[in-house]
Amino acid sequence: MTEHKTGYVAILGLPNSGKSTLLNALLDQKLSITTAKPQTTRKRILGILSEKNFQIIFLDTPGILSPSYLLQKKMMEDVDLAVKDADLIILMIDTFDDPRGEKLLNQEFVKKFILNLKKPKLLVLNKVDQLKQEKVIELIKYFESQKLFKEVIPISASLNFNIKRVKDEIIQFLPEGSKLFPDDQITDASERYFVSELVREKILEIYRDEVPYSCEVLIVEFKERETSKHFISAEIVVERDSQKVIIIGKGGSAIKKLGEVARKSIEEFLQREVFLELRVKVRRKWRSDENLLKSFGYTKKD
Ligand SMILES: Nc1nc2c(ncn2[C@@H]2O[C@H](COP(=O)(O)OP(=O)(O)OP(=O)(O)O)[C@@H](O)[C@H]2O)c(=O)[nH]1
Ligand SMILES: [Mg+2]
Repeated sequence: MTEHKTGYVAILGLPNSGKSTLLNALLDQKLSITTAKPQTTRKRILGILSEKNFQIIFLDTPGILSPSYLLQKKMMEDVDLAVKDADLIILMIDTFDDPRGEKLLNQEFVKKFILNLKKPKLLVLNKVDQLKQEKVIELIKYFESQKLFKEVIPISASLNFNIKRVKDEIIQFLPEGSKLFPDDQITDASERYFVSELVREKILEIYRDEVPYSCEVLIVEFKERETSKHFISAEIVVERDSQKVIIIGKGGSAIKKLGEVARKSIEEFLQREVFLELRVKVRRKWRSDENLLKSFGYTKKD
């Protein structure tokens, strides 16, 4: 009889290193939103990969940073919880931005907490498509000589390079155990949540500077209809009136464009046509407001 393995795997790294891209590559499905801007992921995203002899429960996390407002503090609480839940840790380095991992490995939380954990740790060197092969070999040798990690794996999450090796290495270190989720379950969050995330992804792509960081997206209505398009109404919460003006744009042009691209991406995700309504609401300083953050789902139950 072959053994069955099950475990939680936290994917950790600095903002923009490619953690969510790796989660999607491992699941072979777009679950977590990814953009060229840092701080895209704000809550931990759970993604389940089930095969006959194993079940890997991935925890994609917000990029590690030193928080300067309450929302960022909540984001780091999610990182903390993921680390605590994890049986195995994947630390990801963006080899283009931080080839020797100095930024990541010298980050307080990483240096003092993560590196000292007894849990097995894999180091994933991401974005090697941007590097010459000799440089990649040099980096692997450099990190292997540090002996901090069970394995050092060069990958390109966006080009799907070496993703299978990541999976195979994870399985090696996974504890024995039976499945915790049904085989056909891919996540623990609702469709509504992923729809709100897709709107936020498009906000990050379209708007600049502080604007996308001041936005939260809430689904206020999600009507499933058998005979016509689903009706989805989303509220974009901003911190200031001036941001509301920017989101809407001249004569409503910006929000119209946002609605179009977000709708397309939601339709792709849900595999059906939808009608998407967007409204903008000002909630002053929501990013520093404990109660509002709580109502937006930023406080953990446990
Ligand atoms: N060239 C290259 N770009 C990549 C690779 N993997 C991810 N990216 C890009 O890096 C950017 C950030 O990717 P994300 O997956 O959103 O990064 P993240 O670590 O989840 O970021 P946060 O959620 O902000 O912490 C996106 O523009 C990706 O397309 C890679 O292997 N090569
Ligand atoms: Mg992310």
